[in-house]
Amino acid sequence: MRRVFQTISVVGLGYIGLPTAAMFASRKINVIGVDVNEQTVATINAGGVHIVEPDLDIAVRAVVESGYLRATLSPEPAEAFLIAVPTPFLEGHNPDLSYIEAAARSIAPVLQPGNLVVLESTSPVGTTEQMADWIAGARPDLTFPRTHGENSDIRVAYCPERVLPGNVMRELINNDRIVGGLSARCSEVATSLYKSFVRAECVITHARTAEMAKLTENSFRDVNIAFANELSRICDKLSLDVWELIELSNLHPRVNILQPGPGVGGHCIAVDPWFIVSRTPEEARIVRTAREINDAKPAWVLSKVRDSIAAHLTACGGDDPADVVVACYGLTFKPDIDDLRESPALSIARDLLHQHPGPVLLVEPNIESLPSSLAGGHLAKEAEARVSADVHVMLVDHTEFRGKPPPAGIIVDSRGVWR
Ligand code: SAJ
Repeated sequence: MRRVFQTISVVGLGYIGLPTAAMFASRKINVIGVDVNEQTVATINAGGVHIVEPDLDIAVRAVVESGYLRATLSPEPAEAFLIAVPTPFLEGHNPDLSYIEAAARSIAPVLQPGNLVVLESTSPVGTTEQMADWIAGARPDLTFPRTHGENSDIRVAYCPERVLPGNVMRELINNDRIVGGLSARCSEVATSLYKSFVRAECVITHARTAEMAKLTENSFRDVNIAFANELSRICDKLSLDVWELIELSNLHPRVNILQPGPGVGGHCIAVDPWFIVSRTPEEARIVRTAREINDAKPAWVLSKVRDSIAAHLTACGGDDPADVVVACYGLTFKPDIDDLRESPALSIARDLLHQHPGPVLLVEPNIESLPSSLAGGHLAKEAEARVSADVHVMLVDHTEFRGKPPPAGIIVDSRGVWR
């Protein structure tokens, strides 16, 4: 029988937690959102949002005004707790589980028999069991699936988020969910919860398989992008057009190569494969190599820019690089968003600013001011850059850059926009 939830809590109100909280609240479930950031809590309680995601602002305002979503700094009793906190990596690409541990310890004092705890954060295999152990250590009066199986007081499951930034509100509803309980009953109860808004399938498995499935999805994409990035370097050596090559190869019914670029950014695909490597370093050879290929791409693009600056000087008979104007088009980690986190385009622009003695124009239509790491750079309009730069570096294929002829001058096109 499907269990009905009246009050749930979402711990971590970031890119995943806040949309998820809003989605549950829109189904008239009372949601207590918990975050350690005072500013975030205040913004949400005022009906606002602190992240940019289409339609999220409208959803949050509606559920805060109707009283179904409320944010707080410390956990309160609820029937289910969803943990959606960051899992970055430390030195040596080892996963940092400290945010999960802190979240688990923070909810432990308010847990009651019958509660469900779901981990959503991308995590190495075994983390859900580890999280349950942290909670069990803090609440010896409660029983958990590891020791009490189907009779445990607390149900525990892993249910990874799989939504694409920029399309989160739609994908939350329409993507299939993997629900990995620490026991069959745990999976069943967690499925009841997600079914309150998920229209697609909730597919049940064990927590460890669910953890690995999430890592596998993002590693699959990383490996495929690494293949495309490797092809772009091979084609450069052989003077072939990689974009044409991929287009032609993809005409084969069983080939679907992704697109090369300046590297892989964001907080997921560039991070998650390391969680596989950290657990199985001997076995995860393609996964590791893909990461290394994608991580090496910004330095390769930068070397192409340096070659182009030298080529421009040779062509115009000059000898001072300070006279060469370079323009970078795009700074975000992928097209048509304003998110600069872990952006290869941003790191290329930053290195260029430090290394190139001449003017560097930075064109990024999705931001209003430059981040501190680009202090000294000039945020320029596309039209200005197109007429005044000598070397044009295409880094992010934003919609507004497409469909225009290449500008005059030397071109380094990491995205195939000016083919
Ligand atoms: N990229 C390329 N070439 C491509 C596709 C992407 O260079 O052909 C680059 C992008 O420019 C960007 C990076 O890869 O720098 C990642 O972008 P993305 O659009 O592939 O993925 P994310 O990080 O926005 O979201 C991914 C998604 N995972 C998969 O598609 C398997 C999303 O569904 C996950 O929920 C998300 O990671 C996550 O949170 O894990």
